[in-house]
Amino acid sequence: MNLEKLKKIFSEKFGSIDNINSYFAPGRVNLIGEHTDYNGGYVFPCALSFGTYAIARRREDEKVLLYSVNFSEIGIVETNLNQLSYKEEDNWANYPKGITKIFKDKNLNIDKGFEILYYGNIPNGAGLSSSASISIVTSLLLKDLFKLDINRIQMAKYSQLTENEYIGVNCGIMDQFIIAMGKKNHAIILDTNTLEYEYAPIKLDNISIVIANTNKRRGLADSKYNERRIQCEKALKELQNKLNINSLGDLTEEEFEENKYLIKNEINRKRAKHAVYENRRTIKAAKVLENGDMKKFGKLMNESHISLRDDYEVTGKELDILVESAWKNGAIGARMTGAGFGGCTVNLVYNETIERFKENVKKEYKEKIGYDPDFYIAEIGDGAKII
Ligand code: NG1
Ligand code: MG
Repeated sequence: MNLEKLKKIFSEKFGSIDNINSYFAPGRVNLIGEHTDYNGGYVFPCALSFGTYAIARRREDEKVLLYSVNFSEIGIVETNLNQLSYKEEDNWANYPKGITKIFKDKNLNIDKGFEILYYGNIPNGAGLSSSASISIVTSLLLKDLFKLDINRIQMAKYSQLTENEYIGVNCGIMDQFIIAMGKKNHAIILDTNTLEYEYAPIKLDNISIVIANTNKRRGLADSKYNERRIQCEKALKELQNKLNINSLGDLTEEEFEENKYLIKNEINRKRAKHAVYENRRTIKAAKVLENGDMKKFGKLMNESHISLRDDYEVTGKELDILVESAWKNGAIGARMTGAGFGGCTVNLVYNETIERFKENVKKEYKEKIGYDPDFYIAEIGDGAKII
């Protein structure tokens, strides 16, 4: 699929290509800092070169026409500026509807309808943020079509609000932030507590970031996700009985160890342990990357996976097998990325060993799981843009 083809489809669908504009928002991969973004911790994601394309145009009436070339049966949703409430059956189109509704609720002046054609090449339900990508591409096009006074960080906040209040996933801001703010060949080290951030150049020379997809759809991820969040909140409350902290991200490992028995429930204690240690690992990882020490970076990635497997319990056999096989086959670092329960792993692999790596990991995975994983070499791209 390319932009010319998409324009042709737009024209067939909506009559012409007069006055259209085209937009792109990437997917993302998180290098380290998992399940820290709703715990006031750091994350370390980068934007990918694949993502969601949108072609859009204002209308003179109040109709909202949403069309996705990715879904043949549920690809068309026609509604109205005054009928933007959530509907299960609208599926993917709830994201554009939701962000439009939130913008309107925030008094951003969207006074006419619009028509949008979407095409995405992010594997769905793989933990690479297809949902935040569609929210941000829609934010950007609304800003552009209606000349809205809103900056990129605000766009990220409203997209997060769409997930929280409209979709019902109580997620943090990592995905929306990196997709709005990403920069080619850079990751962002983001403090989710203050939203202070820095760009970290990623110069990999002889190493590639290889994303491996378990091809297990994430299924129950959203409800388990909300459950983890509640467990961390409970743990935080118990710690706050004694400690003057705002979030788990405020604690060092030592402070946690000294006070962890304030958390009565053993499971909640493990969840909090992950959040605290993962946050500290993320800060260390950004430092070691600055010094170009990829081996140390990889070791921190491996520790992250073990913590997500044993303490946070969000991996599952597909992710574990894929990561263990990567470790065996020479990955400098390997871990699950995103919410977990399925989806993708992120691996640092020496370029000259990539082909062998893919072959061996694929073989082992297929033997144990029964179907193939997929591999993508990550190119770190820019955040959302007008094209
Ligand atoms: P994915 O895997 O893209 O659903 C989710 C959350 C993030 C973050 C990660 C775990 C959404 C939209 N995003 O990512 O905020 O908490 O899990 O680190 O649910
Ligand atoms: Mg999602």
